[in-house]
Amino acid sequence: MSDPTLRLFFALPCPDPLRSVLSAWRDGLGLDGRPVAPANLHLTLAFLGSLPSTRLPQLRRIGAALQCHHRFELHLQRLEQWKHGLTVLMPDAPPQALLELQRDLGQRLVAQGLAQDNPDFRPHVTLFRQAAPIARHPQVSLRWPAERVVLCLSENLPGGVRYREMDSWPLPP
Ligand code: 2AM
Repeated sequence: MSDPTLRLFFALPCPDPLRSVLSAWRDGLGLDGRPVAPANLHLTLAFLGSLPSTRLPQLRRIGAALQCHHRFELHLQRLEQWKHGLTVLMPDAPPQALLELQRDLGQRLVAQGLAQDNPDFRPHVTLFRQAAPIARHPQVSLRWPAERVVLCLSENLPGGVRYREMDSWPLPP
């Protein structure tokens, strides 16, 4: 029997205290569209697509190696709408620590044939899919302490998509 494949990605999970603040702010926008479930809010560092489950130990070693990076803070200040009503929140200027973490992760993944290079990384937190256009861009200023990296499994369940943490690595202070 062949190995099952898993749809996986590395991410910064939304810190729990921010999860409710961010979803309440998002809901207050009153946009028509498909909101991302509060439990699913995250910032993707690397999307891996579908990989055989036999690759998990390799991915876990890479996750652990990222603990040479330190924790940092994101300042989310910009709401943008991309194709298909994808509505995202972004830092105005991504911190260097985030860019270095993403670059290091990407290089480790590419070196082991686990992902494609992604030179066009645009760090964002997806809030809605297929949302109606925003008439007026609201002011926003949210601080997101990035304290751990997670490896997530994307599962399609009858109630909708669910991102399940497979492993988590705290970043040192
Ligand atoms: P998005 O939120 O910007 O759409 C799990 O599916 C995560 O991986 C989501 O955050 C999603 O980003 C991202 N993702 C899904 N498909 C992707 C793809 N083909 N390329 C890059 N990122 C993808």
